[in-house]
Amino acid sequence: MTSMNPDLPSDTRAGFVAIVGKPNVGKSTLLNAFLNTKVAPTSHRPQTTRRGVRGIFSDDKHQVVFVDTPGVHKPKDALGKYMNNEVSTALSDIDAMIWVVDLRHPPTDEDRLVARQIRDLPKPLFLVGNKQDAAKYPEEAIGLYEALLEGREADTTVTSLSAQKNDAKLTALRQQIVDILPENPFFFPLGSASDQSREHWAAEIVREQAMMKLRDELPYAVATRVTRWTERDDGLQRIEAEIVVEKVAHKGMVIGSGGKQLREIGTAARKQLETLLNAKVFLGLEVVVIPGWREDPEALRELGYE
Ligand SMILES: Nc1nc2c(ncn2[C@@H]2O[C@H](COP(=O)(O)OP(=O)(O)OP(=O)(O)O)[C@@H](O)[C@H]2O)c(=O)[nH]1
Ligand SMILES: [Mg+2]
Repeated sequence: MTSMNPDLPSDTRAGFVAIVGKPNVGKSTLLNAFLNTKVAPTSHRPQTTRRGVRGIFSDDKHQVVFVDTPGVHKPKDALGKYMNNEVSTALSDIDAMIWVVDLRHPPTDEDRLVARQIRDLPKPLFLVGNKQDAAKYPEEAIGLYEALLEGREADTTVTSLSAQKNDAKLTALRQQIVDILPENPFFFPLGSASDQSREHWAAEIVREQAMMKLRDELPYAVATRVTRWTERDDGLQRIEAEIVVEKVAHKGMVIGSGGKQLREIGTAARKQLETLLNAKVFLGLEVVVIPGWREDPEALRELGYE
């Protein structure tokens, strides 16, 4: 098949590859490592990813569209149902899938839930045992995960690695994925790393920092959105963003005494944005309340969870 767009190379291979797994196993870290840039937010808290995010890897003849997904879990609210639904959607039209597991621990019910979802899909599967650097018994662990795929008929490739280390194992895995791509024209222009708008992306960077710094239930009660982004002539990026909370009582908790915590979130997010954008950034943050947004379909839509 040849590409119809003269700006895109012809005689190419391209495809969609979903990255799935339970929360906190390192799916988004793996995506960012494949692309060598930060497309998706990561944090030590489970359920950091809420939306399916596409990260695009291209060389002159190949394009892999990786789809990072929220961790599969038992949903507690409308947001959680949306998140699991994002996983099913991501799995519905793909050329291959990556199942990420945490080699530090044996499988849990959530891993079994994922295994059931993917075992019988007739697409090549890459089982990735992650966090090898921190695992005591990585070989035993990967065996236990492989056992959950018993009866699977389609191709399965097994790799153990550390997504945090961008090393030869990771490059080899990416190459194995490139090798099974079908003949297809490129889906995205050369040079694009993600399908999300810069506003969505920056809002996720702010949310990542909020999730790292806030405690207890708060990380899960927070959403973020960019309301304005202007560029000054001298290159300064002026970004206004909102941190949305569920209850009036949460507002003060996010701001912190004397505004200290909000300043800390803002500073950390601004530094990240400056590094990634390679530009000076002014980041204005405001905390707003949308009562019960996690259960409110309209609010979820407004916040980009639709
Ligand atoms: N030791 C170690 N930690 C890792 C590795 N890869 C990721 N992590 C850490 O694991 C945590 C979770 O990483 P994420 O990439 O956010 O995990 P995720 O699977 O996307 O999580 P959800 O979006 O919540 O489903 C973070 O603290 C990462 O730094 C690894 O190779 N080794
Ligand atoms: Mg994630």
